[in-house]
Amino acid sequence: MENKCKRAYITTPIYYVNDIPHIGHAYTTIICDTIARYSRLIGLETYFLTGTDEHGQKIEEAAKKRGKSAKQYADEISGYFKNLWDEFDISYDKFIRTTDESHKKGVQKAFDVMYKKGDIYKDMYEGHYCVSCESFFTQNQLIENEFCPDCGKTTSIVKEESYFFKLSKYEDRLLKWYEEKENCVLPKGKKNEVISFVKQGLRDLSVTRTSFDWGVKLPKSINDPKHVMYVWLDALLNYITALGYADDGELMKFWPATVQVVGKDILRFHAIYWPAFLMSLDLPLPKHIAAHGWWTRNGEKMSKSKGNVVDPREVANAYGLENFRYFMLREVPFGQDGDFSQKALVDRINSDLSNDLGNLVNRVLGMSGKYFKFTVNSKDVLKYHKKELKECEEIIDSLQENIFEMQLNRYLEGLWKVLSIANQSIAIYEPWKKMKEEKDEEAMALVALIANLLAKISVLLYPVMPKTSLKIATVFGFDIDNTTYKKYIENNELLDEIILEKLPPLFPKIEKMLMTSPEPKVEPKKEKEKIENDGIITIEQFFQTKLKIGTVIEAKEIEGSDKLLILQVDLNEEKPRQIVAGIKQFYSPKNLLNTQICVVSNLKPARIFSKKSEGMLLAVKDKDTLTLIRPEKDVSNGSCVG
Ligand code: ME8
Repeated sequence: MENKCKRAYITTPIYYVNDIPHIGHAYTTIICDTIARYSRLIGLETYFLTGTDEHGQKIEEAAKKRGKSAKQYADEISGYFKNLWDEFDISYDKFIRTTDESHKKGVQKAFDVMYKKGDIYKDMYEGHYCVSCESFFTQNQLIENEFCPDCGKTTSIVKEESYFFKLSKYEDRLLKWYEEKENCVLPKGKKNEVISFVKQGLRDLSVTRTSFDWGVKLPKSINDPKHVMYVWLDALLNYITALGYADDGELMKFWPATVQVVGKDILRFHAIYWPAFLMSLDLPLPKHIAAHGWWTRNGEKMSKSKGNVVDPREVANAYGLENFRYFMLREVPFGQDGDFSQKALVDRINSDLSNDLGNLVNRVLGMSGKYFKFTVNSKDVLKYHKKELKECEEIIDSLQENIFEMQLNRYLEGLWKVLSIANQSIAIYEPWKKMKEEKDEEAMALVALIANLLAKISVLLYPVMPKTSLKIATVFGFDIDNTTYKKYIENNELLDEIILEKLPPLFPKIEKMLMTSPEPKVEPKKEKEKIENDGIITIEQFFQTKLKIGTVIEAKEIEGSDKLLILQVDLNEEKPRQIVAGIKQFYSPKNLLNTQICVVSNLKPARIFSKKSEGMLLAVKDKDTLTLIRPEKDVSNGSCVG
C-alpha cells in the first residue's frame, strides 16, 4: 500500500449470499478493517467498503432450494453478514448490496461505456460453466473432461447467445501494468502466477447470460431484454458504483483503490478481468490487489458441504473478538494458508497476549505502585535508556512498510520485538535492586522506559486490537487518535509526568478449550471414532491415511511457479503417479531424481496450478528449511509405511 497520497480506499470482496459467513470471510474483513483503522490513525482520509454479492445463478438456485424468492433470500443472508460485521465492530464506511438501485444503475452505465467503445460484441457462447465458481471453462481446462479445475464440482454445458468483452485486447496492457507496477499484485509469488496465466493468452469473456433471470438487465440503449449481466462483471463494478460511479459522485475522489484484499481463489477475476474493465472505462487501476491464503481445517478448505466450517461468532464469543483478530493476523503470513485449531489460538493468547503483553502492563503498574505511588516521570529515560529507546524507535520506524506490503504478521512480530526489549530491560536492570540501593532515579527511569514503550505499543496495536489498546492507553492517560499517533510515534515524544490508572488483568490465562463445537462435524456412524481430545486420534484413524514409498522417476519445474515442482513417482502401480509439490525452493529436480520419498497415496486428486496432482509427499518444515521424509535405506516401490 502506498502512503504518499492523503486518501485511502480499502475494499473487501463482496460476499456471496448463498451461505452464512465463516472465519474465512471474517479473516478478509478483519485484514481490511485493520488497514482502514491504520490509515485513519496515520491521518489519511479513509473509505472502507464491504458488502454482498447477490445476483447470479448460484444465488437463484440456493434461494429456490429453500423455497424463497432470490431477493427474499438475499435480504436474509445479506443482513446476516451486515449484523456480524456490526457485532464485530468492523469500521466500514459503506455496506454495498448488488441489488441496490444505485449499483445497478452504475453497472448499466459501465456496460454502456464499454459497448460504445466497441469493447463489447454479441456472439454465441459454447462451453462449460461452474455454477459454484460462477466461471466459464473450456473443455481442456476441466479435470477429467467434467469437473471444475477450481472447486472440483461438476460443470454444466452452456450454449447460448452472449455479449462478449474484448479481454484479449487488453493482454499487452495488462502485462505492461504487472511489469511497471511492482506491487500491483501481492504477494509476488501470486503475481507471477497471474502473469503466466495472461501470457498463455486471454480469450474474450462472456459477460451476459440468457438462461436465467436473476441479474442486472442490460442498459435500455442496447434493448436486449433477455440478457442479464454475468455476475462477475456486475460484482467487480461494485468497487466504483459504491463511490457513486453512476452519477459521477463526489466519493469518486477515492478512486483508485489503495488496496483491494481478496482470497487467492478470486485473484484471477481481480488481477485480470477487473483491471481490463477499468482500462476499458478509462479509469485508473487500483494500487494494490492483495490475495491472502485460505483458512483450512485439517488441510481442507472450509465449506458447508464438508461440514468443516468454523463460525467466527462462536470463536469470538469463546475467546474474545480482539484475541481472535490478533490470532488471525499473527498466525499466518499473508498469502499463505493457515489451519485453524483452538490449540494454536489458545497458545497465542496465553503466550503472546497474556505472558508478553498483559504481564508487562501488570508489571509497570506493580512497580510504579510499589515504588512511586503510581507516578511515572520520563525525565531520566534518555539519560539511562537511550540505547533501548532508540532500538525500539528504529523497529517501529520500519513497521509502516510491513503494513503497506500487507505483512501484518511481520508488523505484529515487530511490535512483539519491542515488548521483548521491554521485558528484557526489567530483567537486566532489576529495578527492585536499584530501590534497595537507593538509586530511585534509575528505578524510575526504567519504569518510565517501560511505560513509554507500552504507550507506543498501545497506539500501534490499535488497528488490530482497538478496545484493548484503548484500555492500555488509559493507564497512561491518553486517547488513541491521529494526534497521539503523531506525538508518540512520529515525533517520538515521551509521556508527561502522569499517575498511572489501574487496570484489571487484560488477558486471563486460558486453561482449556472453550468452544463447544471445535472439530469438523463427524458423521454419526463414525461417532465412536470421534476425536476425543484435541489432536488425539485412534489407530484406525491413523491408518485411514495410506502412506507409501516410491521413487521419483521424473522431476520438472512448472513454468511461472516459484514454488512448485511436478514429479512422476513410481509406486509400483500401473502407471507413475503425478504429484505437484511446493518444494522448488528447497530441492532441485536433478537432486530428486531416483531418490525415494514418502507419499500419501489415497489423497483425493486435486488440480494445482492447472496440473493434476495425485498424492502428497511428506516433508518436515523446520524454521526456513524443508526436509523430505525418506526411508533410511532403499525399499521396494509401493511399500506401505506403518
Ligand atoms: O468469491 N479462507 O464470494 P465468496 C480464507 N462474491 N478466506 C476465505 C475462505 C477461506 N476458507 N473462504 C472464503 C466471492 N474466503 C465473490 C466475490 S468480489 C467482486 C466477488 C474469503 O463469498 C475470500 O476472501 O465466495 C474470498 O475471496 C471471499 O471470502 C469471498 O468469498
